[in-house]
Amino acid sequence: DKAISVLQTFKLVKVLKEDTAKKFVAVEGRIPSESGTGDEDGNNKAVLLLEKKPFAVDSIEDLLNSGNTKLTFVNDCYSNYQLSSSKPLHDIKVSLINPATEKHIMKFMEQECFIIHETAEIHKTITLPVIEKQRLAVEWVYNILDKKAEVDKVVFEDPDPENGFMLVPDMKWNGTEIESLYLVVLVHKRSLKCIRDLDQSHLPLLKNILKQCPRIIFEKYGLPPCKLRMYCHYEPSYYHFHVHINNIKFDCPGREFLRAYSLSDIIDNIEMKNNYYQEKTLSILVAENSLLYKELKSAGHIDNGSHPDQ
Ligand code: M7G
Repeated sequence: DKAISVLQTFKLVKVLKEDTAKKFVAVEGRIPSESGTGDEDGNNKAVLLLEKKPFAVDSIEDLLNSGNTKLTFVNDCYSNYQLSSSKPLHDIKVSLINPATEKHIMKFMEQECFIIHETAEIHKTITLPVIEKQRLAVEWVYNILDKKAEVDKVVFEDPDPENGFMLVPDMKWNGTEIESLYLVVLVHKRSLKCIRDLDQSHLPLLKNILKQCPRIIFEKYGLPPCKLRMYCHYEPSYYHFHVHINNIKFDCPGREFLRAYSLSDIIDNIEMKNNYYQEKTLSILVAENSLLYKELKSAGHIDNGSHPDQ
């Protein structure tokens, strides 16, 4: 069908990022444009993410019986085999972004990162204008909120326009393995972009998410609230306020202390101080090839250890 044939037209351009331990690779390529909006050759830029899925443990015996095995090493009780199975060893999850913008390509490119202590002043004068110019589109979020996409995937909706949200499986998750459970909460309120916007007027919304989601997840997936990590990213990739929820067992990307801000901490901080997130200096990671890095550097905010001329 159409979904498969589009993958078959993918032409590789370059590898953006590779992680052999996670069995993950992100590549850039070209795909013929259907709407005629491509480059001079009629191609769109595209990003393809490939990730080997976990082993299906219940079919290990089938797997061992299904193909040729070659003994490649033996010593005492230790041996290695090369197994060429007629059955797929494990399926591969493929995500395609087509057409992909330069911003998508940058997001998945291996880049050197720098840490910046983003003061309220830096946020206002440098970060915000850059975000305005170059944030990733949030069409996919509006499609979910407007029930134009992922309609059959929605786990829960609280339709209240101020304090309501939709709970959906994150696209990184296949929706079945509880070990790697990963959902995302998208708020209905469209004016909220990220944690910098939050104050006490948003406490009912935040508490609503903190209270309802773990209960819903427990009912549907059997994973108790004490096993859930709930956090926001700062900076996020997509500036429509959302909360990540995943199984604490799952070593997922982006849960690092620098980017992940726990939802309950956020609530607590705002309760103590209304303007906490407008005033607080937040540490952010900035990628070398980004416009934000360029602007911060020219304003003298990148500390690379060298001393100014005396
Ligand atoms: P983020 O903190 O803005 O950026 O999170 P990150 O991608 O750098 O973590 C956005 C979250 O939304 C990520 O966990 C994505 O995997 C997820 N996501 C992105 N898209 C484009 C979609 C989508 O179309 N559908 C769903 N369900 N999740 C998405």
